[in-house]
Amino acid sequence: MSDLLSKIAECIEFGKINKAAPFPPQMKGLVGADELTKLALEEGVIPQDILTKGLMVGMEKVGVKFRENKVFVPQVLMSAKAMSTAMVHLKPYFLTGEVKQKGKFIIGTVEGDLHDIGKNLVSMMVEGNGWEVIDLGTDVKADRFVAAIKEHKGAFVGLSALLTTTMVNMEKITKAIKNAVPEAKVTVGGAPVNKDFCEKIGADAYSPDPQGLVEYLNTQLN
Ligand code: B1M
Repeated sequence: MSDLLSKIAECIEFGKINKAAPFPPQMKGLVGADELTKLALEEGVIPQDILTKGLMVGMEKVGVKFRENKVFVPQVLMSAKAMSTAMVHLKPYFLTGEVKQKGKFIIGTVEGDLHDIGKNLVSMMVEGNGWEVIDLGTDVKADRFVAAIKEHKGAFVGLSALLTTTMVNMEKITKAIKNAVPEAKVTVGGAPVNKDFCEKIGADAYSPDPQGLVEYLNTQLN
């Protein structure tokens, strides 16, 4: 069983979606995350183990390599694609509650800002690490964040901004969130943002990259 789970982890790490996928070249012709996840379920592997000991292990390796500049955006996108293909087979077990996610994470690019490539990468990495992600998209105003937090009780929040002109909206949004739901934890990131800014606006955590955010979220688990 552990051999099958390590093969699944390897497919996620290297972005091997299925047998037909030509990427990565060194795994051409081999089965991918799609077939292996199906096989694992057929062989009776517990769905929770497929998630935590297979898929999430691979995703974490990609996150660390990305942070260390050992892989780049396209590789992360292939890993995320392999992950989402495998997740299709696990979906029914999420619905029955047989597979549990770590918690909920609401993310959006802040008001005035249309950049979503980084935000999407963050979403994929957080989801790939076992969290349910509620993605509000781009140009998200404070009231939409607040409504989502009220709807998804206990969810963590992530604000992304790429412009120096929109990062200032993070302060307004963070204040609105804290006013409406004082216990809500707000995380911030994006190219112009840094730790000092995070502290100045009263947000709870800053990470320059998706992996750091995942690590912060994992420290918040009870
Ligand atoms: Co825009 N743009 N852009 N742009 N754009 C930048 C950001 C800019 C630096 C380019 C430049 O001038 N050199 C500049 C900002 C300058 C500044 O504010 N200091 C800029 C500008 C000025 C603009 C416009 C104003 C241009 C104009 O119209 N005059 C305009 C604004 C539109 C708007 O938002 N209202 C604009 C438009 C666009 C496009 C639509 C053309 C396009 C966006 C397409 C899209 O996102 N769907 C675009 C792009 C692609 C860029 C660049 C080239 C690339 C941004 C990107 O996707 N990076 C960018 C220049 C550059 O960076 N080379 C630029 C890759 C991405 C993976 O990185 O988003 O940083 P990033 O995300 C990282 C981390 O920051 C972190 O994790 C991610 C993965 O590592 N992260 C988080 C992100 N969010 C996080 C949240 C977290 C934690 C980590 O926790 C919650």
